[in-house]
Amino acid sequence: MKLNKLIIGMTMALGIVASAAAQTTMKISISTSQNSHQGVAIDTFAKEVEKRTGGRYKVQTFYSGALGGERESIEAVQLGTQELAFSSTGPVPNFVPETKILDVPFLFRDKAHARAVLDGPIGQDLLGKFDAKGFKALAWGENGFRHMTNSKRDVKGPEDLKGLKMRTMENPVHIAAYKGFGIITTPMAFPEVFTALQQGTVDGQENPLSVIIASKFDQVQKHLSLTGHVYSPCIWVMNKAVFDKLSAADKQAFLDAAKEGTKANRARVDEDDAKGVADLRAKGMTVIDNIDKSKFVTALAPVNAEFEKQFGKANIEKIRNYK
Ligand code: EAX
Repeated sequence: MKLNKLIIGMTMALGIVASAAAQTTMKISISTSQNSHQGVAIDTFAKEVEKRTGGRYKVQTFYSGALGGERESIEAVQLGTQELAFSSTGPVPNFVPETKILDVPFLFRDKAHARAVLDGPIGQDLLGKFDAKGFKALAWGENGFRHMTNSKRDVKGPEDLKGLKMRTMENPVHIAAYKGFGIITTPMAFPEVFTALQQGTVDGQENPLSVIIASKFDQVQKHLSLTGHVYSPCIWVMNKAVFDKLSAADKQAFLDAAKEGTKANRARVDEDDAKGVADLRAKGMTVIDNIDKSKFVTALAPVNAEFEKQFGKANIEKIRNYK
């Protein structure tokens, strides 16, 4: 009897040791809060990874730039000090220049167009460009169409942007385009933006409704214009060496978990877009929602000519005309 118990006890102890040893924990981070389109993405991903690997892999989730801004987190993934990140493509061209083309203003008609391009051959081909830079890009996700906010005035047309000092992402395409509008551009990492707006270091910023809401920018910005001037993708990046060490089945589990994360992420962006304006108006923002986008497009003509030279007119057209 005693011996039996001892054997059972020892077997259980060994079992615990074995399962503890087999569990690997990885880190993933985002720059927005947990209650956001990015939070729901990584929460879903973590749950799916655990489920699909029978609990052998656990993903620890970090929100609100707790591990640093997006550039820092992508750098950490490249170095391997952090296994995963879900980030906007803002700082990505500094690592994978081929992705720059996605940041061209007024490239995508709507979210359905952007999602189709990213999930189709053009987007999948771009994911492959990350391999040579030490990343495995698991899938595209979404930040959404970016809109302008500021503390100075209602922006109704491009002429109203002249002289506004705006925080931009650390993204060369955005910076060139916004300069084309006459904006005084101040590139800055996302975790610094709220304070910069609050202290008046900059007059404004631009981000999708999902980010504006999650980051409570309504507390420090009065004017919102639905410019939708550029689509902002997100991307799941993983350290390539870590990914390569996974078994074939586990690789598939991570890829599928990212797809599930993106589904939840896009659904939340849709939800935020549907109710965001009413929400922000209720919080006191003035929202200009009847923007004539063609005026903004015209104002950008010289910059666009530059982009066509840089990225190839045919490549831009291929994305624009993708059905
Ligand atoms: O990904 O830096 C930005 O403005 C991004 O849109 C934000 O970090 C969410």
